[in-house]
Amino acid sequence: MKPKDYRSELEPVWCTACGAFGVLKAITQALTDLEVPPEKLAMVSGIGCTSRLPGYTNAYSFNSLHGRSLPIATGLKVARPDMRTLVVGGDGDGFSIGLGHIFHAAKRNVDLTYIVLDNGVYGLTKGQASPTTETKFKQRRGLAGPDEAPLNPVMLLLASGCGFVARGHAGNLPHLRTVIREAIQYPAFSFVHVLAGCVTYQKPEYADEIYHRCDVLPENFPNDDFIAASEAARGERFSLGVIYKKSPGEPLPDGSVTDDDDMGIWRGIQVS
Ligand SMILES: Cc1ncc(C[n+]2csc(CCOP(=O)(O)OP(=O)(O)O)c2C)c(N)n1
Ligand SMILES: [Mg+2]
Repeated sequence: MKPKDYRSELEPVWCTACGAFGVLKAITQALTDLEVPPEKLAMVSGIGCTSRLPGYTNAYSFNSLHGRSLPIATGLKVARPDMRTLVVGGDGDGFSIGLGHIFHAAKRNVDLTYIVLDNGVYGLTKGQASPTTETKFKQRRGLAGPDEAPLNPVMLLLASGCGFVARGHAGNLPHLRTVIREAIQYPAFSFVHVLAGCVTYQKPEYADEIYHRCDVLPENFPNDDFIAASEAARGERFSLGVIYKKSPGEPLPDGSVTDDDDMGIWRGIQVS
């Protein structure tokens, strides 16, 4: 299999140079690396420009309801544990209407890989502010909520007990490919925050600024250390890489300890 073998015959309707093209490429590259058979691959999304992504792959795809991709994917994975299940969507889909589902997905720890393409706007509905839109961007464009600070998705996922939390940028493909690959390999719920610019509702200078605020974490970053991960998640800059990866047997933030079984409680479930 080559990356293009994971593509469907549909041509993306995204704007030229949309960040989503890079994410589609990185996902198909990671799937190639892992040799995932397309007939064992499911992709579920919500609604939005970026939520169209599953349709451009030859996975079993469901472009579902706005904000509801996680519970739908959870049901799918529990019924069919043999299916590698990816969930994709936008910042509006995941962090506005869908926000409540994230914490339950992390708590249930079903083996899903959730990739959020964060362009900091509601792209499909023409550029309204999302929960990750930065204050100065809202003020400059006269968007709703100009005094509200944005959410920090990486911090949220760390706080919810998610065992694998990573970040990539759609403009750094070789790096994004490795991050997504590692997330898919992780045997429980994993989360990848991808900064993926919007060419229509963001000025090129602003997209550029975001890119230059990214720092790739060093190879030896201690991503098994929750405190180091929280430090890396803080602040104005964006750490890229696997920020937190919990192994079985490690204490959770609340001090309790998991065992091996805990990592894959849902993986082996058989529904008769
Ligand atoms: C229940 C419901 N509420 C609102 C909408 C309208 N709507 C469609 S997409 C969207 C937001 C999309 O933003 P995001 O998830 O960031 O995706 P993007 O288009 O930026 O990729 C909204 C509010 C809808 N389709 N369904
Ligand atoms: Mg968006």
